[in-house]
Amino acid sequence: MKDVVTEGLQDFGFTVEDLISQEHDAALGNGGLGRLASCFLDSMATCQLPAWGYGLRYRYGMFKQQIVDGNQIEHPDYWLDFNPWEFPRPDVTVDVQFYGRVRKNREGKSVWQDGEIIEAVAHDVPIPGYDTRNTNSLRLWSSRASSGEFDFQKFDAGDYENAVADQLTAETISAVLYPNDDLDRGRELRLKQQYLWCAASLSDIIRRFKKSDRPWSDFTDYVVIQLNGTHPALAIVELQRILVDLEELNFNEAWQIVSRTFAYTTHTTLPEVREKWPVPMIKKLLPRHMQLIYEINHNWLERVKKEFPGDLGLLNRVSIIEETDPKTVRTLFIGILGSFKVNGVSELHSEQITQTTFKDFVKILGRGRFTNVTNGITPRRWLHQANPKLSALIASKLGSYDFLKDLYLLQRLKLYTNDSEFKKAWADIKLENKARLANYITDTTGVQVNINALFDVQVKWFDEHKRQQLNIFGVIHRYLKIKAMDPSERSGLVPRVSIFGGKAAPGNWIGKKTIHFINKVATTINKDPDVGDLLKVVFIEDYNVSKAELICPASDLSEHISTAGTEASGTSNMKFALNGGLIIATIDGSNIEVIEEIGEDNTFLFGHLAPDVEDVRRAHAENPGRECPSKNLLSVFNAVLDGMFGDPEPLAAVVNRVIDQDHYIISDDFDSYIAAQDMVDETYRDQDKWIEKSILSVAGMGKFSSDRSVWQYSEEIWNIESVAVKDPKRREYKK
Ligand code: GL2
Repeated sequence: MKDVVTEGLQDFGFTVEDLISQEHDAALGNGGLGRLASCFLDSMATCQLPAWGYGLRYRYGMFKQQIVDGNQIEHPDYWLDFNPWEFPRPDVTVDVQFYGRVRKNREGKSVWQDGEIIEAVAHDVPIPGYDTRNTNSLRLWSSRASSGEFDFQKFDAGDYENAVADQLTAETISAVLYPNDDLDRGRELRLKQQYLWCAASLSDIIRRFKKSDRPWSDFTDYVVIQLNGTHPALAIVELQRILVDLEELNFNEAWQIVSRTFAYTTHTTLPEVREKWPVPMIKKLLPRHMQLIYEINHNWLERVKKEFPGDLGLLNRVSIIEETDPKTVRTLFIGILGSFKVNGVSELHSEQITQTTFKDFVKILGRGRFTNVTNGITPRRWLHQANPKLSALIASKLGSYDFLKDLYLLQRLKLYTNDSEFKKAWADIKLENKARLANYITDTTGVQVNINALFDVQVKWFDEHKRQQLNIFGVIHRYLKIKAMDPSERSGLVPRVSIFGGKAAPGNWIGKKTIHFINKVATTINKDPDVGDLLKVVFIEDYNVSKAELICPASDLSEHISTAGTEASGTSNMKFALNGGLIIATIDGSNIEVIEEIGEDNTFLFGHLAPDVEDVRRAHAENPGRECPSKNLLSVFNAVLDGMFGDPEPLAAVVNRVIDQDHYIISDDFDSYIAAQDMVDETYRDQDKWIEKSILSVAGMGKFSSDRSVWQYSEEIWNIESVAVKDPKRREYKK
């Protein structure tokens, strides 16, 4: 409808961009995990797969980031003041119980009672597919007191404050998104959020199933629930509770259904089990669930004992309950045991987890339980919407926009790498997109950038393993190199704009220090007239999806430089490559598959391989006072500590982290990184070659459509087929 809307708005004297810029990002997640879910929703609707998404309707989503004197400041983001896309469904509510106690009734059945009831209210966000009538729903739950708006009796009696107290406490549950995907374990409010979400969603799913009047034995033919990470793992226990306590199935019969309903995706490489809940907390908040967890664990351990008699170590390692003080529940294990399939998100990741975190489970449950589905991105948003001109140019060559539904069609672009007119048009679009970003940079930061410089981008969440430090140390190395050169020798240099963006979780101390470090280095370099346009450093504040849509089409080069073996997948590599940006990358996560598809010659690779990283770390441990292995990096450190970028004291933490521990092997990868960056410069000098590689990057992106990912889930895990919504006009005609 965009053309119609554009025209209509023009009549009123507005541009469609003005209107679009009024819309807030939903920001209901905080990194690649949530964004992946959004791409999947788009793909499931487009591929006509009958699916629902379930989540929480946080009043405050991801925080807004402001940079003040180089430091990140967090502000709440009240995005719901303008959200025309949601449909409140006051008719769809679920009572969710917390606290209380469990007693046995006369028949010996467990009854959970005397708890506090919170009401979950549905809000539906329609997810229209592309070029289909199918529209799916994302159903988001918000919480409120089940007693209604507020307590009128208290209000009448003049007790104004307490009249709304219940309401406020209840609303707190869906008030704010924890700005971390895996660290806030142990917080009661987080557990409440997870349970409210799971209980409300399951109740909804079951209500829908029950309408069909089918027996429970048919449930798994009609329903599959994909758990997106460990956060919703409680849904497994909740379904068991519903089947045993409310539907009165026996325990084993219920467990048969439960463990054939769920499938589980893990999104992390971290070997330690991430989410753990203290037993006393679950006991207090969800007493019946705690009993069921013990029972599930008991049956599981009996099985392990029988199959591996005498292996106490194994029993300890695979127990859902960890014998710490206090005891904790390993939610990850509930996820594995309650699911019929468990998958990782890139080939390397899926392989790695079977050898580390899940090793014991592979031994007991068999390798067949574990599989891989490599992530993807939706080309509708990340190409067609973000880069309409490139999309149109591709369509003009391929004859239609069909590639937006079948991304493998992009392969045909390989035929045009020698078509000079096409290449010129391709380069012009990149330059236009760079000019658009350059304007934004000037408007928001005051820094003027040369659009003919190489735009080198790293935008992503600040997490130590993603190694923004490596990038900024590389920038300093470049700066020192330029400064050491006589101005007459500098004419052959490739000018660069190094662009950073991303948020750090408020509790991520080193992430925040790194943001500060980058901003301080930027200030010094940007005001150095001696360097001028040869190097600029920009930090784009408050990186989010809308900004990604502006940035991705404008990159010449983007950085995906995590320590090998630490990034489960990563998806921004796909977003940049699909927009004709080249990538500099380590052999990690989905980089490996992206490189396979684009070809090694068209990417810039460096760094240690995953199997070697442990050896490097061991060598560090054995040699604690070792010299920094890179002279280049030492010069960078000296420049920082000598005060080249202002007071070294607040910058020292980022440097010392590498000198003291270097868990992410920055010093060991630095020279190899610099060499790859030199290759980048050399290649960029030959613009014709560069454009060819840019076209080949796009041509190789077929595999990374999230349509491919959801088809793979459908065929290999969910066992579902596409169902097209009928055209109502045709039905009328038939009548
Ligand atoms: C992540 C992984 O870190 C990232 O590599 C992956 O691409 C996404 C989606 O699978 O999931 N896991 C996680 O907790 N966050 C991610 O981005 N936040």
